[in-house]
This record gives sequence, structure tokens and C-alpha cells, in this order.
Amino acid sequence: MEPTIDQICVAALKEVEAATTSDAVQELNTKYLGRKGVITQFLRSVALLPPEERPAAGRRANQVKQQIEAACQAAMARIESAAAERKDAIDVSLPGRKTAPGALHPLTQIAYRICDIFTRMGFEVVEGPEVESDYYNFEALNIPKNHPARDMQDTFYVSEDIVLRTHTSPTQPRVMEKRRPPVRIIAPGKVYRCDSDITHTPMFHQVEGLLVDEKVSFGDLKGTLTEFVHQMFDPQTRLRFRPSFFPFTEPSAEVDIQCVICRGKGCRVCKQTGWLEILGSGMVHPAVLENVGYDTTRYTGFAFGMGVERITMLKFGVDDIRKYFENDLRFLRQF
Ligand code: 2NL
Repeated sequence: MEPTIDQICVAALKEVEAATTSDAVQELNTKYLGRKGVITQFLRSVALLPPEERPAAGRRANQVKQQIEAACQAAMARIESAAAERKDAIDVSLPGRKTAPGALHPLTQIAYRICDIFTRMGFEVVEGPEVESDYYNFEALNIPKNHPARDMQDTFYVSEDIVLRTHTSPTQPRVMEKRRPPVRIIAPGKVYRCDSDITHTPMFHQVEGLLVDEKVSFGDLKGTLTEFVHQMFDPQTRLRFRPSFFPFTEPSAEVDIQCVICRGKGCRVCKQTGWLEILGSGMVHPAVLENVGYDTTRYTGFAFGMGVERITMLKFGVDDIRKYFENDLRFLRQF
């Protein structure tokens, strides 16, 4: 016996309910509602019934058709949302994704270490602008108008009287103008010079220190820098103060340390001299103190400046300054 429309309906809804893929739903849709589908053929066969039975049979068949259509749509929605949920799901059996930990650049590490040593001695870290006026970069520091450092060949000029600072020194008169002694400050930061070859990059880093108070002597300068070198390198390291010249200090001294590689015996790094130059220093020139309105009969001071690239080379054995700025992870990961 042919199945009744109600039996077809029950079977169709059951099958659609059980479908787990959109392809399967599509197939059922075709099987029942397609051009040669079960329901379509049933609707056609209604015409063969006795006239009085046709309306009821037709109505029933159309109801079933709509029911199956709705069931197919619901099944599609169910399958799609299940798929979306699977996509978001976390597979707890997979190994975790590693986040590479960041690290401080070797120059940052050493600049922090330098500042740390002086902070423990009572110095305060101060920062100033990298775009600086001619006044603070040169004039306030007693660098005369005709000085070669002011040349366009050496200094990046933004305009006639604005430069990219060529040292971190300008930070110091800026601070001195605002405070009365005692002043104990350390100024780290980026500086710029119109220079680029194997040993010079147009941007590099300095740390400068300044101490102004009553009765500050050259002995205080020697003691402070000796302590710094002993903490930065080795408590046994010997220092040598060599006469030098800077427009902003008088007298001035270059500080050499016993070669950290060969301990003074002579090697490639110290060019067989046994000594390495690591910083410049001196007693603050009275003209600099006068420029910020300090009484030079009452106050004296010492100042010093060092290149962070140079100290980092000695601490970590870096042989080429350009490596600091190439962002090569094979280099950077070594520190
Ligand atoms: C060097 C030499 C030096 C200073 C920097 C300074 C600052 C003021 C007054 C006096 Cl406000 N001096 N700074 C003094 C001597 C040397 O730097 O070779 N730097 C890399």
C-alpha cells in the first residue's frame, strides 16, 4: 500500500531532524520538495482523486509541504550555528602559543645602570628637549660663536637658532636656571651630530652629570667618578685623569680607565696602551654659572659627560657601533 501523506510527513520531518550537514538537508529538500520530489508528485496525484476529495487532500499536501520547508530551514540554521561555535572553540589539547618576551636594548640597559649608580649617590635624573635652542645648546655653555662645533657641517640646524642638541648639556642650564644650589643632576638622552661613518652614527646617546654647591673641589670630581667606575666596571679598576679642554669646564680632564679587556697589559681594544678613554669632565666654568645667575664667589661645581655607546661596547664587547641601530634580533638577543 502507498504511504499516506501523514506517514510521508512524519518520515520527512524525522529525516530532516536527523540531518547533520547542510548537504544532507539540501538532499532531503530535493527528495521531498524538488520537481520530482515525493510531495510534488503527491500534489500532482491529487488531480486523479474523485472531485469531492480533491480540496481536502490538496490542502493537507500543501500544509505538509510548508512544514517540511520550515523544518529544512530550521535544520540549516542549526547546522550553521553549530559550525560557527566549533570555529570559536578552544582546542585545549593544542600546545599554547608562545609570546616572545621583550627585552631592553643594550644601550638602554647601560644608560639605566649609569643613572642608577649616580641616583644612589644622590643625583636626580632630569631630561630636556632634543630640539634645542642655540642659546642652551651653545651660548649658555660658553661655546663661542666661532666654535667649530657650531658649524653646519657638525650640527643639524632646524632653523637659524634652533638645533638638534649636540650633547645633553643644555638640560643642565635649563635646570640650574630654575633652582638654587645645591644642584646634583644627571641628564641622559639622545644627541645628534651631522656625522656618519664606521665609528659615528648621526644619533647617539650621552649621560651627563653636574654637581654645584659650596666648596666643591676637583677632589670631589675625582672621588665621584672613581666610585662610578668602580661600580660600573670593577672595584679594582684604576683611573687616570688627563688634562684636556672643554669650553664649559676649567680645568678639564679626560678620564681613562685601565683596559677592561687586558687589565692594562696592552691589547687590540686599547691599541696597546693599556688605557681606555671613557669620559670627559672638569670644574664648571664660572661663565656657565654666571649665565644661570649663580654667585661664583660662593659656588663651584664639577661636570662630566660620557657616551653610552662607548661604555656599552666596553661592558658587552660590542665591536661596531652600527650594530646598535640595525635592529638585528640575532645581535639584540645576546644581551
Ligand atoms: C664628553 C665630555 C663633558 C660636561 C660634559 C658640562 C655641563 C655643564 C657645565 C659644564 Cl652645564 N660641563 N658638561 C663637562 C665636561 C665634559 O662631556 O666627552 N662627553 C661625551
